[in-house]
Amino acid sequence: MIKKTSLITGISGQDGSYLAEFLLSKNYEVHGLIRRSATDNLKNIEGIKDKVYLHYGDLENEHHLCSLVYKLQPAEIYNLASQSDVRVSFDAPEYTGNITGLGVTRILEAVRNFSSKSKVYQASSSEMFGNAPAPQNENTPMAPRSPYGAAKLYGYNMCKVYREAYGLFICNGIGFNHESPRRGENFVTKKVVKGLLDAKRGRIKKLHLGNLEAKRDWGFAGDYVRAMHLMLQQDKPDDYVIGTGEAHSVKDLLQIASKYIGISWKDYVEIDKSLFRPTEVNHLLADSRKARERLGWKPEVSFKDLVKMMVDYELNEK
Ligand code: NAP
Ligand code: F7E
Repeated sequence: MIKKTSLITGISGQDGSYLAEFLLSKNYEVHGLIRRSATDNLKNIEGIKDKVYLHYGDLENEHHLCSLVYKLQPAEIYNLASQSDVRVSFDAPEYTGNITGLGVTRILEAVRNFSSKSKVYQASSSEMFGNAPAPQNENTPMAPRSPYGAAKLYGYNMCKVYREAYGLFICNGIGFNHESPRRGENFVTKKVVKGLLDAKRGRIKKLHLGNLEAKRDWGFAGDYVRAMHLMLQQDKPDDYVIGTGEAHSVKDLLQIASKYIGISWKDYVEIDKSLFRPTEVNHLLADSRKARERLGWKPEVSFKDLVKMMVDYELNEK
């Protein structure tokens, strides 16, 4: 059987690595865009490095993206690369706009000009909703409150424009927060799990955190990559909200993680005002009925099990 060719930008990230494993299990030929780094940024794909084709490049470089897309003619392109840290986007707004926003246009131009049959998945984000009342779905008005959210909204809209103007097969997955043992260390789930374990082991005295009241709809990244793939298998391109339909506060996260670890978080957590964002998104909660009904997608890992999975992973790390 001829293998379908896929291209994943951001293959070394959390989602990219799970998606690559998933596509390999479906017998795809998997290509990934990676950045040159002085230190190891390929830990997440260590186990599959020999099974995928890696190409150095950057979402900043349109010429290179065009030649890669032209050369591969991928059946499916998953654009997961991004400056994905909301807090950092306040410090680096122009860079975030360039990669997280304009990077999408560079991919779309490559497809439009050189591989118009490629189907495209764009990793859009619930951060685009800002403080729109929960629950949020595909019809909820978007009002981002961070440079990251604004850049994602630009990319989301460009996908809609290219879909309508040029008849390209492009889907936006509006992903709510999803986590895993491979989550970057600055995101709150990983920071809390690692921090509480370090506190228990006596490695740190205090865990510094920002706003504990914010609520997020946290799911497992492995569940979300199935949704990405499903979107590109439909007859028509469309946009879908992907989330669990359950929201928890950062305080809930602390409570669940510390109970499992066997300590009291209140003994260690110190609020650090510098970790608050200039503007916060208070309550994200997905209404993903469209994805459930049309894609037949549903998440399989509960929030509690996700936290346990992340704790167990850290316990087994050397
Ligand atoms: P992640 O772990 O931060 O991975 C981001 C990936 O993008 C990494 O492989 C990174 O490479 C790559 N990248 C960054 N800048 C790049 C550039 N200029 N050129 C090429 N590659 C670049 O993010 P994730 O959690 O897997 O999320 C995947 C996508 O979904 C992102 O677009 C994110 O914004 C979006 N999203 C995530 C969530 C979530 O909760 N996880 C929710 C909604 C949307 P390096 O390893 O070299 O840094
Ligand atoms: O923050 C609060 C913080 O950085 C979650 C990205 O994947 O999901 C992610 O963005 C909440 C916020 O994720 C700390 O203020 C408190 O309310 O883990 P986070 P995020 O900003 O929601 C969206 C959907 C994406 O698209 C993004 O790419 O936790 N919080 N104290 C803290 N957050 C961090 N990082 N660190 C703290 O110390």
